[in-house]
Amino acid sequence: MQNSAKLYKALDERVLVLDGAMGSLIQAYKLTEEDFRGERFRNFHKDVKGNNDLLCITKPEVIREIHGRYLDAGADIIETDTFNANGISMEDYDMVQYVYEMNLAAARIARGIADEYSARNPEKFRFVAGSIGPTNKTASMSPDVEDPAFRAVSFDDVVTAYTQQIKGLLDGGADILLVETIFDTLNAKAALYAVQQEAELRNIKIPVMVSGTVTDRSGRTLSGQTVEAFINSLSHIDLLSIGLNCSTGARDMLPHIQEMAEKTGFRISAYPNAGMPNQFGEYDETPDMMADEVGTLLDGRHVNIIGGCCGTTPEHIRKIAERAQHAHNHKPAKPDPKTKLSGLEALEISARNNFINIGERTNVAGSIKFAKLIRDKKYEEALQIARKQVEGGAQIIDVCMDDAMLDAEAEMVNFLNLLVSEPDIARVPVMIDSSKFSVIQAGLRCLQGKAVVNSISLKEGEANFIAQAKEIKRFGAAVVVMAFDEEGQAADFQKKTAVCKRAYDILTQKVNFPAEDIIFDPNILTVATGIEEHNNYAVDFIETIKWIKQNLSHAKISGGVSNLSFSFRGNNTVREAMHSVFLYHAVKAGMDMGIVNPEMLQVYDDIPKDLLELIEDVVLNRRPDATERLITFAENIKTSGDKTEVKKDEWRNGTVEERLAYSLIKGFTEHVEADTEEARKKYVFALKVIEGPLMDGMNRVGELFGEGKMFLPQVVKSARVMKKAVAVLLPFIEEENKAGETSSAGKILLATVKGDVHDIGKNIVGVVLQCNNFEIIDLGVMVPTEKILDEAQRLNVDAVGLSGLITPSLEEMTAVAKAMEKRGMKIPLLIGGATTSKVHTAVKIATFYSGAVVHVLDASKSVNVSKNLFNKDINSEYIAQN
Ligand code: THG
Repeated sequence: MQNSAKLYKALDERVLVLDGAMGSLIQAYKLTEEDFRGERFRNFHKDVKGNNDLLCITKPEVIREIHGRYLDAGADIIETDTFNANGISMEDYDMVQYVYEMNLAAARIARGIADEYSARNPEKFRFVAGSIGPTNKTASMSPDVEDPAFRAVSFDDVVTAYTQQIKGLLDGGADILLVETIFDTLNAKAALYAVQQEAELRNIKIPVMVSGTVTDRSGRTLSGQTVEAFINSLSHIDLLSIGLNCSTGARDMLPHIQEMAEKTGFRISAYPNAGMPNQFGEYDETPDMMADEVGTLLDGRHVNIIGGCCGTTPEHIRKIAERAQHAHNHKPAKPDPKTKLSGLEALEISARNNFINIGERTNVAGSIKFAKLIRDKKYEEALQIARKQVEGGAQIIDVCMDDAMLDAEAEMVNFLNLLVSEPDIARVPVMIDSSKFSVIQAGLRCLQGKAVVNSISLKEGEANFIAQAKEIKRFGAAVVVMAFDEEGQAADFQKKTAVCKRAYDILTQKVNFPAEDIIFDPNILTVATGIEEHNNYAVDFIETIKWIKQNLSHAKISGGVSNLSFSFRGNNTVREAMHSVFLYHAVKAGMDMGIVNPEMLQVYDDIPKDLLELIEDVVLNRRPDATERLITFAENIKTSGDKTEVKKDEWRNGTVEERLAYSLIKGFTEHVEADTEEARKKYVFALKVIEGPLMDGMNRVGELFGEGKMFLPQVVKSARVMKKAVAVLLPFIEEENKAGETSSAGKILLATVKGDVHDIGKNIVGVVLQCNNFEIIDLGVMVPTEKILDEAQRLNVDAVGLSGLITPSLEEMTAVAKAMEKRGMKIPLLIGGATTSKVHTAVKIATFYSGAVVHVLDASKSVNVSKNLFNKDINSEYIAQN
């Protein structure tokens, strides 16, 4: 039997045990820089200590020994030591060229020892999972607070990096590919894209596990998706399992794992940390405690694969394995073919959801106003149109940049990158509308959610249609298929149904495209044009809907509703009524969704009876003179123009402090400049506005984040609003400084310490401080102690701020403090980052440095801390208190 067959058989029978942490066991070996280098990299130009994945080449015996300890503990699956062995993370060590080799070596080590154990006990076959980490860059968020459209890494970069890694893992003999610790779903989509390409190339089926991580209390991924949206984004290949790892321990994971088990038809995996890290960044859950916590997951029969992440040891895995032995495995639900899309939130298209509104106004071909904004590069106002659509009820938004005067591809990428940075818009899925396939591909590379492609058709023949459908499938998007073929547009019932049937058969049989992800658009064409052949267009569409519902199972139906009424352009009363009448009948027939202006849909029952009759005559083609009668009637009613009354924004009635707080919390930029100016006049001194209402607002943001009521992309938006407000104040602050009203804030050097590449938090701190008139020198990530201190002394800074997210960074910070003492430095040292704590700072850092050492809990606190430290009047008292 092949390994994969053994794997599926074992999973049918029982819960399989995955191993535990690798990093902390490696740490215990206390390997030196020389150990990491080995003979091979003795003269390498850069430090490599901490590059754990390199050990697969330079210290294979250590990695083999760790695998052995987990196998002894009872692990069925061991993970290769390749979490960071990808071309993006390895840039930090200048070791990109060794990525394939690291993966190959890692998989071979694991394969070898797994096979030894399997040979000894064939009843318990051991499997190798190739670990594919998230990389240290995110493809769907901007690291630059000032430029939300910027990306540090592109989808294609990530695909390239993962492809190399995957080749090494497969060549080395991995049974499973494990895409893990996913904090940005777009990175994971790139991984699945690479997996599919490689599987096609090798003509094999690869068992793939997908494992996300939910880190904060909002119950979302770092990139802002809910658990259900995450599932919808990554369910386009037949996964071996989906689940969660890392996070904050088994207890917090339980509700999310339960939700996953309910909402997917895949097997479920869970391998949590040993609880929450304590104030020293250590994990306190003993093997017994953790086995109890994990036991609740097992008792609930929610999982198929169980293991441990950070802080777990072979002893933890032994206890977990004992529990797993007696546990019942999760029985995945039968696949349930529903159309499931996502933005930051999930959207299911089903009868239960009635009719889905797709907003039409973010279309340069369908809105003069939007087109002008894009041409003039007024993106903020263009986003406002998208936001209005969502607020007005759009559940998906159609984005189209097809215009002869625009670079459609560049505009699509730019607009989508901006749009996904707006959580109130990005919560809905996007429909990428273009007649150019390259524009569609460019759009798909920007979206972590499950999007809809609009559209493909048979118009250029079958081969092209198949190739495009395959590509869309690799991205996991749904697709609108227009009823077009080589002969052109299908206008009547016969032709519409024939083309849809042909497209359906090709997609389901030759491409294996999920039927529920096919959305037919049987062409809504303009009626009441005065041309007789057009009179039955709406009827043909509605009849086609019924036919599709009966004959093409699970397929959905959409259409561009406003096309219907083009002959009444300029008369919105008639147009809106026509749309309502059309939808009333089409939805009854089974139409699932439509591209509309959701703000301008009239209620069918509210249409005056005389108008209703005339319109139904036209739409349902009930009498030959229907068009003429409607035209006569239309001439007599005054066009009401744009009826969408701008709702008075209630919040605008609040005090200036309330309005500023509202803008900060909601991430609204529209009024913030005017409000800031108003506040400045009220407070007289510009700096007082920052210290007063703006900091109050930011503190509220910090609180909401802490309570899980805001998630990271929202916080980043707040930081942007803050930046805008501060930009208004800066010139005044400079003036005030000259006038001697306030003193210059100070110069601070920031760095993420050696061995750590996390910088999102540090970047936010930098922005917040800059916004408050501090001068920031940011040395970036992985900065060695010597460099930090050399620069600090050369630039004569007022303070050094260290950042780090992972546990080893805590030790590194201690080393920096010791080095500062040795150099006789006196300036304050600020400590921040997820694993840092007040206690650790006091006990393990401050004791080694005679200057002030302050723990900064989060970005919002950084300003106050710095101000206190630099204010000559109060600093000695503050330091003493601290
Ligand atoms: N099927 C699919 N996709 C589509 C269409 C379709 N995409 C584009 C279009 N048709 C749907 N979108 C619109 C958008 C706007 C209008 C019509 C269809 C519209 N605009 C006003 C007009 O032209 O009179 C513009 C008014 C203004 O500029 O403010 O009616 O059928 N799959």
